[in-house]
This record gives sequence, structure tokens and C-alpha cells, in this order.
Amino acid sequence: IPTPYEDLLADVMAHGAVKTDRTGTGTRSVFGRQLRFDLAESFPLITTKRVHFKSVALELLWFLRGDSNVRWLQERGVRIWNEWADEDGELGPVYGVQWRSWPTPDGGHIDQIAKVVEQIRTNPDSRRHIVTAWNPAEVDEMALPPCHALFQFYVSPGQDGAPGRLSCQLYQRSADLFLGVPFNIASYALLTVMVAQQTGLTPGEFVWTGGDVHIYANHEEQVREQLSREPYPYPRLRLRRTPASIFDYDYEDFEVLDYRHHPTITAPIAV
Ligand code: THF
Repeated sequence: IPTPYEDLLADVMAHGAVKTDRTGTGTRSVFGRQLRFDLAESFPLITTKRVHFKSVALELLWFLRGDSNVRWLQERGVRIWNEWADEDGELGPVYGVQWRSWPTPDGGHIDQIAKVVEQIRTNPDSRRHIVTAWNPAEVDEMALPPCHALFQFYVSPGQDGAPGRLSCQLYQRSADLFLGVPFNIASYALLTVMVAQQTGLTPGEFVWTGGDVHIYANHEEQVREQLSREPYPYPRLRLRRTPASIFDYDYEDFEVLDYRHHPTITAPIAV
């Protein structure tokens, strides 16, 4: 069983430089790492602890709504963005806003998601299938500048009339390896599967590239526990229907099959 995520946890524990950070928690940190997951084989939901897929999926649907307020998540029992919201639940122009309505200088807006799906369909060989949440003009208005900052899709041509394969690579500038990264991997793997379905392609690879990859000082005990566990094979993901567009998915459309995992490991989130 390949365990790139667990190997990276061990790498950072062994080789991470002790480094202070914005939150004052303290980390062990390395710079520049890459993980690859074959989405044709299975769905990369980490098995050495329980990952709450429902929160992952609802967060992704919330990004795709173009939402900047945590209320929609809270109404569905998802609390993972509460710490950063103001008293009205606002986060500023974060992921969803940049993905769906990047402001242009002339007062218009760019729906990067609608555009990239259309481009994958009509011009699969393009090397410009990019969505960026990193808007330098607006980072200072965001409750938190984007950690998963930019992603690119890539279509491998199908052989002998078979459908092509859709891959995705994410650049994550800052990676909370124990708490955030299992969410981030599952989130982009899910997005890739959805975009593949919408464009008539089969899921290819998800490539995760991390910038500052760190383990917080108050997660080290949890990581040691996690590294003592034997990984299971990843589960599979099934889509129950083909929605009319990338914006029409519901949580009930996703079915995770055969998710065998070790127990939850709780840890405090650095704010
Ligand atoms: N800030 C920090 N310090 N780390 C992050 O990973 C992170 N994010 C988002 C924004 N700021 C961040 C928030 N994402 C959890 C998971 C993801 C989050 C925030 C919190 C979390 O607490 N997970 C728990 C329980 C989750 C649940 O049951 O719903 C877990 O055990 O996984 C990364 O993009």
C-alpha cells in the first residue's frame, strides 16, 4: 500500500527545521514537497486516522457557490471556518469569491471555474487550465490569504477512442500537514473527479505540491500516534448521478465506498 502522506509526516518529523510562525504555535517545517495520487485506482482519503469526508465535501460545494460567509456551512454542521469569520460570519473575498467572481479592472467579474470547465471541454490540450485564488490586490481584505493558492488541470489524450484522463496539480503555499492537508487532498481529488465527469474524461492523477510544509508543535504527539498505525487501502468514490453543471452537485451525490480507517485523532487548530 503506497503511503506518500504518512511518509511525508515522518520526513517532516525527522528533518523539519524548528521554525516560528504567524500563529505563535511553533512548527517543524520543510520547503517544497510533492505527493501523487492515482484517482483511477482509488480515492485518497487518509486511512491512518478518520477524515470527516462530509466536512470536506460541503466545504468544496461552499467554495463552488462562490460564498464568503460561514453561515451556509454552519447550517450544515460544518465548523471548520468559524475561527476566521467576523461576527456576521464574513471572511472577505476568499476562495469562493476569487474562483467564481475574480474582479476585473473595468468592474466586471471572471468565473474561473465555469471558464476552466469550458476550456477543458473545448480545448483539452491547453496549458492554461488554471484557477488562482491568490489575488494580490485583495489578499489584505481576506480573513486568511489562500493556503491552496493555484491549481492546474491537464488532459492526457485517450488511446484508441477511449476518453482522455483528467489530472490536477495544486500548489499549496502553506500546508498544515496533520490537520489541513488530509482535507485539502480529498477536496481537490473530489473536485478533479467532478470536473472529469462534467467534461467526459476519466479521473487521472492528483498531484499535491506543498510550499512551507509544517507540523505544528501541538500536533507532534498525534503524529507519532498516527505513524504507529498500519495504513489500509484507500476507499473508492462513486458519483450517484451526473448533475447538469459543475455548480449543481449536492452532498448526496457523493458516495464513499469501503472507507476503512483508524480512529479519529483530535488536535487543536492554529488560528
Ligand atoms: N489554518 C490552519 N492552521 N490549518 C489549516 O489546515 C487551515 N485550513 C483552513 C483554514 N485555515 C487553516 C481550515 N480548514 C479542520 C480541518 C480543516 C480546516 C480547519 C479545521 C479540523 O479541525 N479538522 C478536524 C475535525 C473536522 C471535522 O470533524 O469536521 C479533523 O480532525 O480533521 C486548511 O485549508
